[in-house]
Amino acid sequence: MARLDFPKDFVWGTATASYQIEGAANEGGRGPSIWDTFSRTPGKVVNGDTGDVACDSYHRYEEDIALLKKLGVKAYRFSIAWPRILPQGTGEVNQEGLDYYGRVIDKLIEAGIEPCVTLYHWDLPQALQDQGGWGVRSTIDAFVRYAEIVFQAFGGKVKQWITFNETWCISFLSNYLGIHAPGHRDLQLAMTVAHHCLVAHGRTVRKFREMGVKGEIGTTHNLAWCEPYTDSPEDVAAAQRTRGWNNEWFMDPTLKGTYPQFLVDWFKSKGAEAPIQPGDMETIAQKIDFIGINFYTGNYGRYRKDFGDFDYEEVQVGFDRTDIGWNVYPESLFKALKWVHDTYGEIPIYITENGACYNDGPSPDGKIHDEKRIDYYRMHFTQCHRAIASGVPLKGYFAWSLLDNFEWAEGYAMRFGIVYTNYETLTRTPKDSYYFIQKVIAESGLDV
Ligand code: GCO
Repeated sequence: MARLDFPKDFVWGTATASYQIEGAANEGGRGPSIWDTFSRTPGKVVNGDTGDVACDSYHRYEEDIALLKKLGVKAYRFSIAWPRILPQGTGEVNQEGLDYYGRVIDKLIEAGIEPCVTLYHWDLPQALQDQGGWGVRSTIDAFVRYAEIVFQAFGGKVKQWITFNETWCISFLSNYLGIHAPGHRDLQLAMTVAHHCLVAHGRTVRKFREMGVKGEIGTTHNLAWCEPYTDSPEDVAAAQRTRGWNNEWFMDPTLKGTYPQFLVDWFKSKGAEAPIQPGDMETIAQKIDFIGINFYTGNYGRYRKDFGDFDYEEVQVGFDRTDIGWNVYPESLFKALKWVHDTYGEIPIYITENGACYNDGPSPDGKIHDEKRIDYYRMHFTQCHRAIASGVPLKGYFAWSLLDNFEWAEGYAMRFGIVYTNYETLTRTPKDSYYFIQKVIAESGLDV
């Protein structure tokens, strides 16, 4: 057995997102978002589930914060729903929405927990989507105004800000693969959406600095780790392209101010390009205080002509899989962290999401014995420790998720929580993994 100690100032936390937990979709003056529309579109979400009620955290946030306090986290990452602040995306501010987040933030601070706020976790006001959404540049202006209102309200109280959650999902998953709202299948549109979100990120960081808000600001990208199955040049190039599409396409502009040329050429061959206007790249690359990484899985793959968009086909090498079907490949987290450090230098890194889907429910004893989730966390904490020991500036880790919640296109069928949500009664029951993490936090380390 080995002992792994984490730095004393390591930030342990958990994460959630507004549409996934809040419910109260028609309360408090909230306007509709693209997820209200999408989840009501037949065939888009498993079982026709919607976020109308979700975990009802809008009403039960005090209970959630009590769970966080008992867990012992230093920080809690959650998102603000733009349509609660500006129901139409622009125009009138909804004070009730600001008041709600004000209560959440004050309660967290009172409990000794740092709020870490994501400004955009996918619930775009529907009114803006009706005018073109992220496909049009005016949405950038609307976003910066929304951010300014939120900074004015909570600047100083909130120490850590994340502009966007997973720009790859907002763009490609939602506008090219059609799996998330608004559900389009158009490569050029996805490229445009990605670019506009990146520019909106940069402009928001600039606004934050101009306003002199105290605190740190960054963004969160989801990384996918793809490794070539053999070292043939074709396999290597196919894996590099797939990784690049997920990773460099977002990390490079954010941290270097350029798009990777090999992918610019690739997309051009498919008739798509980023609509770059003069000054955009400089805007996107505003200096940020940290980079957030969401990480879940990795794979091996090989070149197969005309397979998928990047001539890349995953090879099954016998990984265990979680209940959502994602490989359990903990070492890929270490490799991804190392890659970020080697490629982008000393920027502080936070893992803003990592976790596993296992759908265990209560046993006859009423408890939730989610051993596999505990194993997943133990193995991933080990890789985080290894990264820190190798000099990677990893500063914190947010487990996804505090609660079982609305898992987007999978509805409520897939559970990522360390706390079990009973969707009939809305009661919360900490799972065994919750107590495991509680111990890790209390000791700032673990035995492996
Ligand atoms: C994500 C989302 C989460 C998901 C999680 C599991 O950022 O992808 O933040 O909302 O629930 O990733 O799929």
